[in-house]
Amino acid sequence: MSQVQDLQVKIEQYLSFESCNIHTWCSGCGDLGILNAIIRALVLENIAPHECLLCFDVGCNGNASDKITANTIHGLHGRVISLAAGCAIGNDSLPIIATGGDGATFSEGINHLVHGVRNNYNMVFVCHNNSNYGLTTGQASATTRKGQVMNGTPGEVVSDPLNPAEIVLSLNPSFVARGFSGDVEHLADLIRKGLNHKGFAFIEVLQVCPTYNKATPQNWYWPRLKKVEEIENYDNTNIWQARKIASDLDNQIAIGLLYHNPNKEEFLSIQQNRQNRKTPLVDEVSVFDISKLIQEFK
Ligand SMILES: Cc1ncc(C[n+]2csc(CCOP(=O)(O)OP(=O)(O)O)c2C)c(N)n1
Repeated sequence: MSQVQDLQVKIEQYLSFESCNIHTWCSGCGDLGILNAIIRALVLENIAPHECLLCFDVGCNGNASDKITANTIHGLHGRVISLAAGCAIGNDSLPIIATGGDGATFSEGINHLVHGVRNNYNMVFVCHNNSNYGLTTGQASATTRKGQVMNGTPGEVVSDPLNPAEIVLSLNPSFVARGFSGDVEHLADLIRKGLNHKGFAFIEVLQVCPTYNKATPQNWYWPRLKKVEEIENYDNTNIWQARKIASDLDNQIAIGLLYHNPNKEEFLSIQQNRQNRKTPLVDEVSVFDISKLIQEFK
């Protein structure tokens, strides 16, 4: 196939993910770049819309759920990881991408994040970190920088922010990456790496929010971003190097695949009752008559 033909196929594949619904995001929102990167990654991995599952949390990020054509589920706020984990356990050959905001991931659903990483469920989790609760109009989240004036915090935020990648790195993860919503090509590459990883691939996306997060626009991020692949001798299998480099969110902000441990076993692969099974759980669902059991308790 010539390069032009190849490009034509890719464009057609890209368009097959398009939906006829109109985007509701603000002009310049990082969600546009992230959705673009997700589709790009799927196309470059030759995954068709009917061959993958996309799970969405509630939030501006979750409003992508009907702006893409694929198998999609729009779950409850803060619960997308448990939802996607159930799907991953049910069908282990399905590529799954789940997305959630920093509000959902580091407040309402932080428990699910911790156990998602610990159990190493097989999914790519994309955390849209716009450092605020976007959909509910710009309240401070756990990742809002200290000193920022937000809706609901008219004085200023007085608590220290959480550092998402640093937290996940403290949980013995198998894959931690950080991307930027303005660098779609680089982010798509990280998502592709996540799709090829067996286990929980955590990708934090530093996301601009032109409406509610005025402190860190595009031009604030660009001069501060440093790709780890350009750092000489950076070893992304060394957790201590990763933890050190992830800590700076002010001056030199590391993006790229920060840490990777392919030896950590994925959840299903270590379940005794799933050894040597030929079918996914979803194909083993049976109908049981429980009326006799119920009679026992009458
Ligand atoms: C359990 C629960 N708590 C709160 C809400 C209200 N709510 C809906 S969207 C949202 C903000 C989402 O913020 P974030 O997760 O950071 O995503 P973003 O909108 O910034 O993409 C909130 C608080 C809800 N729907 N359910």
